[in-house]
Amino acid sequence: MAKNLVTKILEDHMVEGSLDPGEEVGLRIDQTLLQDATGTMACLQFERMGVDRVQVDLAVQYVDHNVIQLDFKNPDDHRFLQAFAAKYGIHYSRPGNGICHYLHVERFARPGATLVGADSHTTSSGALGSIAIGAGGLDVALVMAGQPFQTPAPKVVGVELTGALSEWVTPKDVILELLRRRGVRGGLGRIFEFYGPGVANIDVTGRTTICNMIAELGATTGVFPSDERTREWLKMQQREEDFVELSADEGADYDEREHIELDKLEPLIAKPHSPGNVVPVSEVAGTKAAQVCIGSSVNSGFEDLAVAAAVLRDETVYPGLVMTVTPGSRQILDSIAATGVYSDLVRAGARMLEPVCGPCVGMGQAPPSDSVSVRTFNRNFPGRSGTMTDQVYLTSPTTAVATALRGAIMDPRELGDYPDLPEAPANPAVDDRQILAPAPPEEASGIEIVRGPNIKPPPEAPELPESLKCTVTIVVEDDISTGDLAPDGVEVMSFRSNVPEIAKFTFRRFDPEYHGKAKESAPGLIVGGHNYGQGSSREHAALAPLHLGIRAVIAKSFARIHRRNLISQGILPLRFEDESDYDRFEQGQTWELPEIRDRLENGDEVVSLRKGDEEVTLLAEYSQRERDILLAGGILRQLREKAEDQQPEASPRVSGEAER
Ligand code: MIC
Repeated sequence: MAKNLVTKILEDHMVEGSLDPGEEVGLRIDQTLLQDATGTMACLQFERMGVDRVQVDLAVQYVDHNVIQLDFKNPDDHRFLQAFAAKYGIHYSRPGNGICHYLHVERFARPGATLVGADSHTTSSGALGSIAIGAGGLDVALVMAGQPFQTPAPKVVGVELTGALSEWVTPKDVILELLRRRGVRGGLGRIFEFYGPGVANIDVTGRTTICNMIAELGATTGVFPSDERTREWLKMQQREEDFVELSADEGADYDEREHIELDKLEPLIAKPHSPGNVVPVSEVAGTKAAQVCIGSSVNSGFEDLAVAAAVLRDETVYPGLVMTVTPGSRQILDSIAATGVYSDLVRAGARMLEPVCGPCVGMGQAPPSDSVSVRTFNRNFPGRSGTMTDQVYLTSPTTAVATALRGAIMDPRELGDYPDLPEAPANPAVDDRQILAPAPPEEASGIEIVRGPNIKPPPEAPELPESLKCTVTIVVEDDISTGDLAPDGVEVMSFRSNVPEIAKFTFRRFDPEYHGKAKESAPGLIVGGHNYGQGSSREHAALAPLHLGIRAVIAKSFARIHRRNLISQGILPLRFEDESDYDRFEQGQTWELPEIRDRLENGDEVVSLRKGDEEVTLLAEYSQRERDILLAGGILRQLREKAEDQQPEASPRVSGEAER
């Protein structure tokens, strides 16, 4: 049977389970990726697993998300991560070296490999034909400890690309088009595989843009075939030996299909406050903007910045507007410096930022109150920029630079002829000096891991009781993002190693007193709408509620990574059987899940929730593995109990919180 590329790679890595959509599949993982903001918690959890060295072929710890170093907290995290990486066999990319997604595509991603990363945009490496999936820190730690990665087997959507992009229209418009068609829930449980004659017309950087933002569809990941473009890229990166040609078989089957005619696309833009809120740029043209940001974890490749520089050459950024530009990596920074792109941007008045995530995660460059910021980033959830009243639009570098020039959102095609761009250097500065290799195993035991005072042990859930009586702590709407649970921004992100502190910011957008109320009424539950927990992979969005005593979340539907994070941390994600029951919930009510333990042990997929005579039916759709984790009270407790059972006399290798 003719196979699609996703099936080929997954079959090649399947170690257990099934590839039937929705069934759980266990995959052998070749590479893992951590970044600093998710990395400290992942490392602290990895330590509990009693493994001396990581068990995957390649593990990388990047430092790119929080490098603000406002006080001791952030540098303490970096010091911890560097020592941890050296000790446990992880490569360490130093702060300033670049953004994990760009660096991984430059230096490590391989066609046909599997990658799991504690960042939802790990999907970027699909550009090189990897199956690259974002996950919570604890799930990545398990993979680093040598376990298969467990995930619901996806449906495969074949996206046929035909034709070529017109001038001023970019790969960003391809992914915005998919978001326009399907919205932020339209990719759940799916991998998007690109194929067709138009694929050859999109280079690896463009493919990276598309695969990065595939996460915004709620998809498991996206993947491009490995072709001549891939070979050229790997050759330029001086690692042609990693090339292998990969594509779907002729006439391969897909569960669903999309067709995008590249030459018919026009410049698109996502309006506040969702990446799925996409319209043609012409519909919002003329909207006055106060800020334009180009670059960061998406659209910070050489051409993205070169086109901005070419448009601005001998011009000035509109006086009422501030513009920032972020290169994706040190290599790209070298290339823009060598070709004059950097100086054209500086002369025009752009503020050049170092190659780190920066404003994309609210780490500085927050826009003024109530103002419009036009960004080439991937997310525009409310307040993510650091300004609660922000109005963030997401678009391509061409639309962004046109806006920077005119001070109002503008269709770049109105700029006239497409400018001449400098050629990207054929031999960019490939230089891995800023990626530190781990210490050899024989030296590892001598490495001391210093923990600053802000680095606190991860919390552990209690065991699941016989019955669970919970107070409704909050009822929230559809599409709640993990940023509502553990916000972005300089202040909050400095507590990524300190769950009790980060928990103080939970749901602050809706109720600044939530922290106190939830703690007081524990055990608690949260009621949500559709796509609860969309967006990032940050497990803090599960850890903070856990700390506040949340034992269950009832929602109309869940985002993939967050649902799994809840389970891994021992919190029950339950779905309404009848969505209209959502309206019966109010803050302060007490509901009970009677005999929930038995129900889970019995494998029941339907459970009831009671309040006096009232009853609501909920769906408890878990794999056997997930049931076992929930019964144990999360993965860490499950591991510790297993270790204690195996060696009751010896000191347990999986250590508990009390020992720290
Ligand atoms: C994001 O883009 O939302 C982030 C910040 O990269 C997150 C990771 C994090 O919260 O640390 C993600 O995408 O998973």
